[in-house]
Amino acid sequence: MSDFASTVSSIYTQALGVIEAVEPRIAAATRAELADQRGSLKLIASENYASLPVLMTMGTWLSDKYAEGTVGHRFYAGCQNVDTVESVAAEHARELFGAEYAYAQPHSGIDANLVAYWSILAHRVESPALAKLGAKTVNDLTEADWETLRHSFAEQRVMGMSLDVGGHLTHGFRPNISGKMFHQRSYGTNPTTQLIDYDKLLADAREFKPLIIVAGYSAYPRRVNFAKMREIADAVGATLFVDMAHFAGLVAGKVFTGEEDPVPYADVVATTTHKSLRGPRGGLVLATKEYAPSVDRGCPMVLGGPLGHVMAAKAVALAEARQPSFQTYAQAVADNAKTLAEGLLRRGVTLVTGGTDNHLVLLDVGSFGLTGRQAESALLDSGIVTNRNSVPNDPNGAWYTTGVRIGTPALTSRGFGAADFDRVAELITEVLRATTPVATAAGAPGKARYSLADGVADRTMAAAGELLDTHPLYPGLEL
Ligand code: DSN
Repeated sequence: MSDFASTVSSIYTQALGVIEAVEPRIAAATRAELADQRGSLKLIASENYASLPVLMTMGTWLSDKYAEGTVGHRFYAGCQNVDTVESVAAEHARELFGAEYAYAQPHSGIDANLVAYWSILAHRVESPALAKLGAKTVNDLTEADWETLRHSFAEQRVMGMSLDVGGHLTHGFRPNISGKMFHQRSYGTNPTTQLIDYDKLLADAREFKPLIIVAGYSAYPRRVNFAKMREIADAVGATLFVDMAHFAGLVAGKVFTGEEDPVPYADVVATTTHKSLRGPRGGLVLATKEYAPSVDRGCPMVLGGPLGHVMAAKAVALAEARQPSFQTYAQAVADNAKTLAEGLLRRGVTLVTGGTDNHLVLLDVGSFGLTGRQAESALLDSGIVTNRNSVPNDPNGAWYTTGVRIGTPALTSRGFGAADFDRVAELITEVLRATTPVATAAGAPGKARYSLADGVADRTMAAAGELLDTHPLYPGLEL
């Protein structure tokens, strides 16, 4: 065992011992989670394995400091170390993505998107209204002017990708606050190619006249042309907001360059830091100089105290992503996704858009006679962790669905290569072929009723175990 692995093993063993003395169930769940993550094929497209330095950075007393405000301008005394942490995270983010401004405070993806939306509203709606009324801040407004301004926030429009073709809830959908804040119209994909139809998007945008166009997705297996998105936004006077949460790692790793890199084209870009970017669970916002002052108001506009320990871990992860090895990793994520898609297609599986050119693949399991929920459950029984997902015009709705979304970021972090992913495609296909739906009694609560042929789950788990043993997670870490 290397010195590093032995030191880390000792640190975690002792730390879990200390936790165990206070609340044994938490120590047990933490150990069990490591075993689960080590022992299954993690194909959830939005998950990854953060490095041990990133994980360790989160477990410190930086968690204990309140630091509402911005770097050098806090509402609490004694924030000099959080200032350092936040500045270093922002510096790495600016350098890594070539952004004019970076804001490291958002606690999650939804927080990052809320900062993005409200900073755009502040810049496009609030600031001009204040200027017109000769007021410096909202506190200078009369009650009547404030009421008018409040109502004008609610009149704004947003256009984002439709949920059933891969958009995200935070892109203006009713169950999410973004749908309650804005009038929303979604754009879809071409029914034949299942690809974004930029001409139709432009025509719809001309008609709807949104304040904001959102580009980005959670389940669209293709690249986006951000130069075209910029042209469309400019044609209708919209702000271009890109949610790159899923593919930030591919941007950081220079797989998405030129017109596929959102940063040179968007006004505001938000991301999570824990998906393909492989950092701690959290969010990040990038912006042009024009939007920077309003993004900088994220706290107190929509955020509370920043999480110093998580911003520290973001800084460590972003420093890792600036290493040449991260570019190799990101390219492997995309290459592996192609191999996985080709392996599935060759075995007769239907894929939305017919393939992938990013990090994810969306299986349409309707041809197996299954719902997404049945397929997801059968795969889980066999040691393959995925998540069900809608396909375009999904006949089974958003709960049962007809799709299964899989992605390569996590297993690529473990070192899986082309041959491994082809074997993964084979295992997935075998499980799907061996699964049959079992009729659900009318009105039965949402159970995934299916039956898996005898021995398939055990055989698949054993085969998955062989692959996983070849590529250990946190090698040398023994608890
Ligand atoms: N939960 C994330 C995903 O799985 O894509 C997005 O919110």
